[in-house]
Amino acid sequence: MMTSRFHNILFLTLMTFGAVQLMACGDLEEDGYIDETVDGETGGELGEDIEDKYAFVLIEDLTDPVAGDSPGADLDAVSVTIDGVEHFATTVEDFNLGYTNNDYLNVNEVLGAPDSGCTKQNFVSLGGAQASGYIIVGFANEETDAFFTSGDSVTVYELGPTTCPSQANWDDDPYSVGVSISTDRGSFTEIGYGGMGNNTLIVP
Ligand SMILES: [Ca+2]
Ligand SMILES: [Ca+2]
Repeated sequence: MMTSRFHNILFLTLMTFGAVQLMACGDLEEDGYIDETVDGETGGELGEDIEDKYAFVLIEDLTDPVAGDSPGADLDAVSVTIDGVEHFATTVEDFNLGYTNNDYLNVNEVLGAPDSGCTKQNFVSLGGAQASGYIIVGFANEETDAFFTSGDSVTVYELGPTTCPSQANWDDDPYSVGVSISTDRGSFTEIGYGGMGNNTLIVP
């Protein structure tokens, strides 16, 4: 009896695992190619699969409530790693900050490589979720358009213990990360969340 029941449970477990595997594969294939977001970049031959290309990253502040003089997510830098090469943001395309009690309002502090040295300088605070704090950054420069795609990654240098282990008293403030080929805020596809011990997200 025990043996038979064990086999039944094992069988069901294997079947469920197999179904989840199949669903996961289906999701990956579906998400890998979305032709309509490659605005103006299509033009491939009929039937050719155009892989998603992205150029911009949107970071939306999910911190609620906020406190102190650097409210919400504190961004020192943002990068995309393309084929193993890290590219730092070169442009701020759009933003909204929470301005109340916020002493860190210079959005250009998010550009380039991290330069805070994990001290309280050279970053912008988005101001929290209630203030709808967000920023959209781009990565193109004179040498490269820095398009990125599935399998590349986005890293947000949000000043907290994840980015700065030496600052145990700082907060890992939560935020969402979206990617798009357009700067239109409505066009972004959310790829995940940071601020919970992780600050690098793989583009699905
Ligand atoms: Ca900085
Ligand atoms: Ca923080």
